[in-house]
Amino acid sequence: MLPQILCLAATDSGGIAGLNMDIRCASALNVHARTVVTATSSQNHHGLTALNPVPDDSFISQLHSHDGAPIQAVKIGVPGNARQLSLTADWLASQTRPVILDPVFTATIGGDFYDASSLTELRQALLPQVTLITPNIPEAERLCNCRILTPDDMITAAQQLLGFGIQAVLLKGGHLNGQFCCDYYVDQQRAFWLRTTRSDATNQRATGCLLSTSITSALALGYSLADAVVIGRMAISQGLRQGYGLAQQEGPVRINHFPDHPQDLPELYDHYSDATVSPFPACDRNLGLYPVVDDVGWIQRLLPFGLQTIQLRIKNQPLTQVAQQVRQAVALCRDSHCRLFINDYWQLAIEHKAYGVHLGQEDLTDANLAQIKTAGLRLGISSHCHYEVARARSLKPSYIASGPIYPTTSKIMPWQPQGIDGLSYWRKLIPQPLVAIGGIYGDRVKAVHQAGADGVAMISAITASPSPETTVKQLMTLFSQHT
Ligand code: 3NM
Repeated sequence: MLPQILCLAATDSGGIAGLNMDIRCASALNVHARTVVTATSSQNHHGLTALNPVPDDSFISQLHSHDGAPIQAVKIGVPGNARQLSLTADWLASQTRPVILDPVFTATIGGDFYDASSLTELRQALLPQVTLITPNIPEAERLCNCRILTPDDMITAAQQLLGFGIQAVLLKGGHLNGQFCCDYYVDQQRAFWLRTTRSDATNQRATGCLLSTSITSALALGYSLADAVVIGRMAISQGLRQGYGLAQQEGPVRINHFPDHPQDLPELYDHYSDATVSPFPACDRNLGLYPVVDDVGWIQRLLPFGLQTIQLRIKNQPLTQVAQQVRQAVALCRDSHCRLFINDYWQLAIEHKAYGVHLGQEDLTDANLAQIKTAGLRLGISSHCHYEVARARSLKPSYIASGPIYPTTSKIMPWQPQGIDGLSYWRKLIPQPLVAIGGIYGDRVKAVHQAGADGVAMISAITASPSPETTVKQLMTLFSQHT
């Protein structure tokens, strides 16, 4: 059964934006869109000639036709009038679904959708119930009564919007000048920038509807809000690549499948940046069998079997002991020509000249990535979702690890196993070397390889084996058959 969303918006007689786009977008993402028509808009290449709100009783009966329906998320576009906003706010008060608001104040071709009383109703009754608002710069300026001329102004305006009681803001930065479009996301827990190269596509109509509906659809599919926002941005990029022209006027963007193209993944940064990021040194693409061990003793035991990649992942030991282990591990691996990645302890990895460092997303903020890069060490980054993959890819690491592929007992994580389908999806999106991790044993190696993993990380398959040496020997034979 398809997940369902509810879209409250106007129809567009030109067939481009509003509900017309919302339904096409949801359908492309394999989500069913229910609707409440707020108004019928009459539009053609001359402009918006009329916006006719539906009568109150029609609006109310449409809204209540969805009572009890399994709706996972709600998207609100153009309202018919202030009264509808008030009725919507009352209706929202009785339910808990996430609400995405696209505050469309004007049509691209001209015409104002909000009068003063609609704006007041929006600010006072609706905004405090909104999960995510997706204004562009002119819309945020109107909502906040401010000017937005710089990325810092965007941050200030987004904070002001949170002050209305909205849970999260995605402020679209396309109206600022520059080589890139930089959108700013903020909620109570986190903030980030999504950066894309400015598009010169000819057909760009209805991008706002596409963005808000694809975010709503992604929420209905079970993605987190941060992931949904990244997926929404990917939908826009796909839509711009596939837009189509119409006689006499600019045509709409077009999406026809769930976003999966590496070119569509936005760059994601914790802080605003218009700088070009240089890549970390490349590592051999064929990372092969990649044991992850918690003591240098394991490295000593396993190296004789011809391992070419290994990770030392020490947890909860005094720093002096860790330093000693890292020094020994580097010496052993150098002699055996094995690539040694040090988990977390990046200063020790630099000091002892390890091959590389592996970091989880939670460690990226504290580590000095520039220092790791300057020292010539490779970097591997763990990722589990769209937000993390976009963040990892933007740093141009030597490899990205994706997991957990299967259920694992070696690490407590909030993530569901991705399965082979999940791994295949990340393979499409990640051009860098890709390491699969989580619950992988010998009998799963073939499938993981076929899904495109360049390296296969394992903990318990090796360290919990009754005979780790025999297991590694068998795995090395298996890997030589698959590569
Ligand atoms: N990281 P095993 S899964 C350390 O998904 C680790 O990021 C994971 O151990 C991730 O091979 C994992 O025993 C544990 O399942 C892998």
